[in-house]
Amino acid sequence: MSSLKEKLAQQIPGLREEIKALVKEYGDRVISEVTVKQAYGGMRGVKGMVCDTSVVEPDKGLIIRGIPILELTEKLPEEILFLLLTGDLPTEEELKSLQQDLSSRAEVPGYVWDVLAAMPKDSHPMAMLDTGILVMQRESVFAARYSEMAKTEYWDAALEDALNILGRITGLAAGVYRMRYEKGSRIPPEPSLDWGANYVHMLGLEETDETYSMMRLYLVLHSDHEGGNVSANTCHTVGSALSDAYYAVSAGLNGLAGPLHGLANQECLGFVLKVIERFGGVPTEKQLTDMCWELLNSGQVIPGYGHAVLRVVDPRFTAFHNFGKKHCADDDTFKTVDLLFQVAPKVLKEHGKAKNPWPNVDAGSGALLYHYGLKEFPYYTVLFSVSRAMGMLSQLIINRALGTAITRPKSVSTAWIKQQVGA
Ligand code: CMX
Repeated sequence: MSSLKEKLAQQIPGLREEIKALVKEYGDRVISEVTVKQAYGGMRGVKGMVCDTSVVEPDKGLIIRGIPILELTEKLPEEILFLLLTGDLPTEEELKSLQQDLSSRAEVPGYVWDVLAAMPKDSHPMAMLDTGILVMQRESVFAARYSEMAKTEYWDAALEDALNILGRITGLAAGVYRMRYEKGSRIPPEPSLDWGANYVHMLGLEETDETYSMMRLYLVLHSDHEGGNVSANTCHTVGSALSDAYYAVSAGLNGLAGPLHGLANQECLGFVLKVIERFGGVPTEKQLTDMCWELLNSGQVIPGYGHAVLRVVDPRFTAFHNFGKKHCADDDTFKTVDLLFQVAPKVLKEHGKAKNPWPNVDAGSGALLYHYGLKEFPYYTVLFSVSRAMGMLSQLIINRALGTAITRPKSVSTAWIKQQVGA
């Protein structure tokens, strides 16, 4: 048994008892209420689900298992996975055991490549990634064991599926990149490298310590963002029907592919490149301000700005921004992103609609990827997905461990609401 599985096996019975006792003692206590505005407004702020892997505080941003994200930027993504699942950072031995486990599961089956090769050449890389995950569903340990296993074993089968998906996802994602952008044949994994560095290797980017660090940082920062966002919530809902991790994660990632969610990084870099092209380099503050207004006046959003929960600069943006200032301060793309950071909040405040005028994670990530040679920005959400799969899968395993019920909130009709409020 791997040390991660061992640790979870020790923790889970206690967790189950804790939740059972909490619900028994306080099950009828009210923790939230719902207004008409919230019912029509994407349930914003309604507290109706539980997620223990991370929380997002409006004034602080992402906190993973009690640790603010800015204190985790030097960690490896594998350490974050261990932290998400168990609440503790791994010891050196536990880290090594997890890395070996992931590495032993890295081979992507040949039929996945056949399916992807049959897709139209202009398929979006996200459609290719999600298809690649979904087509592997036939290998689900959870689905195979379902009819014979006890409920108390669900987490164990879900963990097997999760580790298989995470072991393969970097190779799959790198293969999608090389296939979609005709970069030549696939590059096999290099077992001596950590998860993030290996991804750089398989993508075929220039392999330097700086590129490795950038990728590790990227994979750490995007790993989780509590449970209510579109991708996590979707993965949770699909998984709550006891659909296995392949179904649940690919569903969640389909949500991440939306321009108001993970695709915003592609949109944001697209905007930045358009700016550079129009002005033949980094624009002046006035030129960029005018372009932001053009965007807003044509009814579009400024991608990478605003957030459903955050009300401050996203610390994940800060982490990317700090990395960029240190390593690529002279790069035109980074300089334009930097200028947008000065301009966009002012414009959004004056515009007066967005509750949060500050940048989110998607405002800063693209410039770094572009700088390190990953120029095909429709691919960026795939990188986000590789990282976010860690959070979604951790939440899924914990939910199967706790026996979380099938999701079924009550919907009401507009006629019912009118009657209820006496409209
Ligand atoms: N540019 C222009 N208008 C914006 C805006 C932005 N960046 N952010 C919010 N607004 C607008 C909304 O569209 C909304 O307008 P309407 O009233 O006309 O519908 C109004 O301001 C109020 O929205 P809000 O309550 O501040 O924000 P929401 O919780 O509804 O939406 C989000 C949050 C992220 C979808 C929104 O800020 C947005 O569209 N941002 C740009 C896209 C983006 O960066 N998404 C990535 C988010 C992070 C992630 O999930 O990866």
